[in-house]
Amino acid sequence: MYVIDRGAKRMTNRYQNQNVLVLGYALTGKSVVDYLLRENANITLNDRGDLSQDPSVDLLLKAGVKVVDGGHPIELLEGIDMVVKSPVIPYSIEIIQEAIHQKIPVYTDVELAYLHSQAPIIGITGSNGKTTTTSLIQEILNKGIEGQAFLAGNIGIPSLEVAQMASENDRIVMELSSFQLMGIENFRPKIAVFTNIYSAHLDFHGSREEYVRAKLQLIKNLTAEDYLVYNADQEELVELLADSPAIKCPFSRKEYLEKGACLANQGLYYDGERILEQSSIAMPGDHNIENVLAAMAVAKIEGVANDDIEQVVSQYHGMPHRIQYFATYQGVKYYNDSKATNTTATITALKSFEQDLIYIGGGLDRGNDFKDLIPYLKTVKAAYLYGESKEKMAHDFQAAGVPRIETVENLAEASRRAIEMSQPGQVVLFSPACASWDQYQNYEVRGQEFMDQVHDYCRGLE
Ligand code: UMA
Repeated sequence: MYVIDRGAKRMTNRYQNQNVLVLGYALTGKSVVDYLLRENANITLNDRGDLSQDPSVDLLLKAGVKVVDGGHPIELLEGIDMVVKSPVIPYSIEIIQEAIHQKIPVYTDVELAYLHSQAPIIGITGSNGKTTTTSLIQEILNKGIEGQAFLAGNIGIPSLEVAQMASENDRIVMELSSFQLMGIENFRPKIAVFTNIYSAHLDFHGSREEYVRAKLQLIKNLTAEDYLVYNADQEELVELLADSPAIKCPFSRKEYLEKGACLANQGLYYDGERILEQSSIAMPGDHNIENVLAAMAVAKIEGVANDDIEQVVSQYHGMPHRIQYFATYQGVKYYNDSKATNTTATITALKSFEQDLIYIGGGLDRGNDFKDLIPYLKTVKAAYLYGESKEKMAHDFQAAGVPRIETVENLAEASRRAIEMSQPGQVVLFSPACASWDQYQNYEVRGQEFMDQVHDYCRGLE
């Protein structure tokens, strides 16, 4: 356990009378403007989109906020002391380039949240698994620490909202994207978690080096009092983090570690102590063992009891719509992976099961093919494909030798056929490998519909 000494950090009116330009007015921008109004800053809000239909804008105008939409005119920088941008806005656009040239600081909301927060921050980043790890850490801490653990960040909850709520006995469990990390200066988590590093978002960052550099911002301010939890199975990551002065807490799924967290002899160990059995992990797949190891390491650093860790891990079925277990009917287990909007995500799902699979997929046709899936389809006994891309998928599933393939009109029909064909001991997996927009508003609506259909149809059979 560490001693919290953050009482002096919170200040009111930190930005009083400062001229702040807020770029972007979606989830993040709204929380930034709301916060800066309380801090009595002079705010200019600017979004390239059309804000005229947004009812909240009237209130902002009444509160004295200057609102400019439909582009990013460079003149807005005149007299500006600080820019706070939404994470997705690229550094390459002219107004940001010019701000940097004029040495005006450009931050993302997480920097402001850090400066305001009295609660220590547990910052989680990585290319994969960060949302599940973040959510699992929060669940375990809420079981095992005195204060409250709040979710924040890329997971969908603006960090500034949470920073204003959490007190020094609480923890903020913050998922951090590379986009958010690029906009920090002082941000310093008490525990930094690096799940892994692969190539991602190269369209935004331009190159892998830039992406890696952005991710490494997470550890740039760590001191010898802070902790660094990281995936020791990735040599590249071990090398990248080697010089950090933080207390190192590696985790490994592949080899026994005396110090840190690891999987060995079907058990999960921390500093040589067996904490829980591998069989008690409710989520499927090797990647989830890594997520549990990372979460367990954080929990142990925070002093959570082993029983509490095991209890949460054994009941935690993952994030909604991500290889989410939601039902068993007549010996068949049902998983909803509607979040899988591309083949990479569906490969992760396919690799997570040893049982025979009845697969459901399809959706928007983006002009791509599904050949990447072929090596991972060996356990698929039947596939029910729907939506714009069903024919293309059927073609590649045939090439993989899937014994039974049917193309149908919609998800309801695919679900019904999959349920009818499934045998006890098998898994029905909905992992569409496509975006939902040909038939649905988003993947959440699609996933919910799948789960409802399964429940309705299976209950009708009972
Ligand atoms: N905009 C401009 N100029 C530009 C580009 C965009 O003005 O050049 C405006 C848009 O018109 C829009 C706003 O900026 O009004 C940005 O909207 P957004 O939807 O990208 O951002 P937020 O709603 O603030 O959501 C962000 C994160 N989004 C991204 O990083 C893309 C959310 O992560 C995060 O949950 C939220 O802040 C709260 O912290 C989402 C995400 O997709 C889940 N993240 C990526 C990922 O996980 O892969 C990184």
